[in-house]
Amino acid sequence: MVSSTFVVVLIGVVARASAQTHAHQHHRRETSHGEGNFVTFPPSFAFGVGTSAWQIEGNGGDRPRSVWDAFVSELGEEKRVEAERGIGFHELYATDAQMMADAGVKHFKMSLSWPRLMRADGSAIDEGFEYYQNVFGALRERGVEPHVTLFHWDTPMWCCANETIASARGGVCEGAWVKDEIVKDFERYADAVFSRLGKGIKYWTTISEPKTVAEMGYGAGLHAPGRRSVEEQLKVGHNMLRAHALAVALYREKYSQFGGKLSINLNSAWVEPASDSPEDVGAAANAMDEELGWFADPIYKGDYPASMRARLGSFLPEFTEEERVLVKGSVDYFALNHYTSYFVKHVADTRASSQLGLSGKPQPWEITLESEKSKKPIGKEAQSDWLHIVPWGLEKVLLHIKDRYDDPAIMISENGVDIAERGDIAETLDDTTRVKFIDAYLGAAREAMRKGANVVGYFYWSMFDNVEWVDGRSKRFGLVYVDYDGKYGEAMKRYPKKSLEHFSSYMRGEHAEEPALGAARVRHSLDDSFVRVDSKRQGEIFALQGMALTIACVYAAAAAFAGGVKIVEQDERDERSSLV
Ligand code: GBH
Repeated sequence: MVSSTFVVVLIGVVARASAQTHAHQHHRRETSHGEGNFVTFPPSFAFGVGTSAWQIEGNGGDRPRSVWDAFVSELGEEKRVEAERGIGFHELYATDAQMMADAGVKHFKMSLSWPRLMRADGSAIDEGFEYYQNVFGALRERGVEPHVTLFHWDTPMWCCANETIASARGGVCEGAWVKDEIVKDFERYADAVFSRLGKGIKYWTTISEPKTVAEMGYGAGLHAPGRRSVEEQLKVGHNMLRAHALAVALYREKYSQFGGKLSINLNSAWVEPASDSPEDVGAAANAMDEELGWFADPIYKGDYPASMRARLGSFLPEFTEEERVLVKGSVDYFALNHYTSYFVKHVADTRASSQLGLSGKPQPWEITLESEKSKKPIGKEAQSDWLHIVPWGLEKVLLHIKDRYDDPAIMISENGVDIAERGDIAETLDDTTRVKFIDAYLGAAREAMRKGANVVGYFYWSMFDNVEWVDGRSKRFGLVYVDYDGKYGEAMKRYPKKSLEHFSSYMRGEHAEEPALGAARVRHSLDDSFVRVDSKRQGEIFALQGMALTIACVYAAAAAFAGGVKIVEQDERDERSSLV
């Protein structure tokens, strides 16, 4: 017997689906003209925007220093001041939250400043915690869900062995992520954050881009803390994995009642073989092992890729058995930061290779930006020379993750493009390239989904122009322009770019597809997206739903005939209001 509640619910679904069709036609009419070429997504797909603490907050509230403050101070007074001011988010968070809410933001990726929150002796800084309570409050009361990252590069200076600025070669901080102690310090920090701020936060990431910190901060010395050591680079990567794993284990043990999902942000370009030759294909696979496998393999498989072990030998640290168990499975979803792609070609004689590998020795492949076949560049260069616009690379990296890491739920946690400031404000705000970039990359994500990748959401980087690390204010990734010096009026004033309006229509759910009535599980919200339904079960549910639907229709017709029962008692909200 089918209960009558069930029937009413089903009728509600039918009614809502048809209401949605109307809403759709309406939106299509509204948005079909103009620059955009919108991509449609399942209703549960989450759209959001990202930022990080050091890049936006500034040091308001007398924030203690991080390695990034020390590092950019070394680069000169201008950089020091840029960092000190950020985009003034520490003061302006409430109006920024309002601006986001007005733009339809429902998911906001932000990071916490570790130096604001913890002292060297392990005690918590109350003002820091109050500040983030206020930020979360301002967001939540406007319907914006914070997705919180514990660490986005701003290591407290107190983690360093030396408090003084070391030589250029030694960078600004010795120790820190190289030392085992930091793993415990990080766990203590995570504990304080989970206990004081954990209630109500649904999505966490522990560390943003361990690879960038290890390579750029400790290998190449181009990011804070400016170390140049191949041993340190691999050790830092190792310690970040251990710190991440401990924080996740702690949450699962002590804070699981808060029901949050945790991950780590892994950045990966797509590495395409420069030709079809088996050598180039092999070289690209090895390069991809380092690009993503370095961090994703320990997490999903329990150890570094075999190709890295073979090449790096004793440079690559070993996990103890206990660590292996802790690291493996230490995420609830895959958080991918993706911006660009490049080609890789095999180099037969490594002595001829101009590029150094992770071991500091010339490596058996070379990165190129031109295909061997077509001699064409991989994609148009953005403002940053490392960023080439290659939408198909996103599709490939998503399918690679699906295949290699057992089909996880994937959140695209960062993707974006920078465009230089132009002549006047009107020109700068007219960022058609970004509009096209967003549609193209979303199109690629959608294509990967059609091919089976379980992509659950997409965060554009960044909501605002912000302090782009060593590049300071010069590189602009924002959907919103920040007038740092008040060229056009007030200093720090925000001006929406064309891309904000464009991306808003995704965030507002205007390009959500109608859920298929036969689908085993209509995913209404991001939370639903993490539930797996196997295909056999899907078939059974499909059959059941079809049957129930027939019964429901007969019941409805009879009821209507019998004198007008109000059919839609169910929650009449537009389905999409709970989706994004
Ligand atoms: C993101 O990383 C960061 O998470 C974010 O904070 C930042 O604002 C955003 O990029 C834009 O840059 O100097 O030529 O050697 C993306 C991954 C890895 C891309 C390091 C740039 C350095 C290139 N990044 N990479 S280069």
